[in-house]
Amino acid sequence: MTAVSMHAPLTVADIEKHLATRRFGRRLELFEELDSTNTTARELAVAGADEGTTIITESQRRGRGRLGRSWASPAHRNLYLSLVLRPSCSPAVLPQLTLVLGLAAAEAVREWTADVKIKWPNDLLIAGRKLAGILTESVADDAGVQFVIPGIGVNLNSEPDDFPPDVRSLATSLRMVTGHVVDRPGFAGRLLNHCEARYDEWQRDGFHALAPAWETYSCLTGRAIVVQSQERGHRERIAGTAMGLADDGTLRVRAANGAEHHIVAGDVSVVDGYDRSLT
Ligand code: BT5
Repeated sequence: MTAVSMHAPLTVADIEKHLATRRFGRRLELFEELDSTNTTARELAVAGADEGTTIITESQRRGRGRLGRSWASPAHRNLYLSLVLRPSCSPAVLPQLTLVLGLAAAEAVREWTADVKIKWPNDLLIAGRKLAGILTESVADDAGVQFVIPGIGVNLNSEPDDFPPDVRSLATSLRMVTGHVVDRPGFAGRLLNHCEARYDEWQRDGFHALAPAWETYSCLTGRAIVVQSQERGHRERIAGTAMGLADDGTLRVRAANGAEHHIVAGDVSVVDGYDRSLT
């Protein structure tokens, strides 16, 4: 096996070698540093970039998560990627796209380690620590969805000291888990392959076709959880048992009084023993 250098810069040619896609990554723009790949992808989308246009950067000054949180983006270690997508769907089903790409990302990680889990809606975990996150931003108007920018951050070669202290105790990387340096162009190419395949399936067959595959990665089903739901601009706290996904990608939660809630968007915490138990 050839040794893979952790610090070798990404190149477009190295990533393209691994691509088996028709659209995703076929226009690929690579940067040394950006504020956020989502911001740059959005600018390209506004300027008319085709579906599948991909932005990757070596580091982010203002990598972001949901609800104004930040995404730690140390240089030359990991993958920070955003896509321009133009799905034909109603804005109401867009939360499904985070799940579709989460499944694709889990399938890519599976090529390196079998232990990966998905924590609804947008986290990939290994042994209860966060390996990757997805941030899906969109622009829609009366005419429907104009474009969607999903951003995917995956910790590939980071070591604990790369993360700020508050993230260090929560995060992991593929290298920390497997003990091997990950070939970043290979991971990027395979991630794009899985993303295009699952995205096309979603557009063709709908989310219900992917739900069983997604469920095999879920670490919440059957657990006591508390959800801070974020629907229609207001936050609501719901406690109950996670019952798995509905066919539309909403999370089914059964409350103590027997009522079943379907959560479209929100943050989940696990009641017994927190995320470290999610293996
Ligand atoms: C997310 O938000 O998990 C979405 C992260 C998306 C990042 C990608 S990178 C490429 C693209 N460009 C961007 O600017 N963003 C996307 P959320 O569920 O809100 O989780 C954020 C929380 O994860 C933070 O508050 C930290 O606790 C934790 N965190 C931050 N950086 C992390 C890291 N590198 N690894 C693991 N956990 C991290």
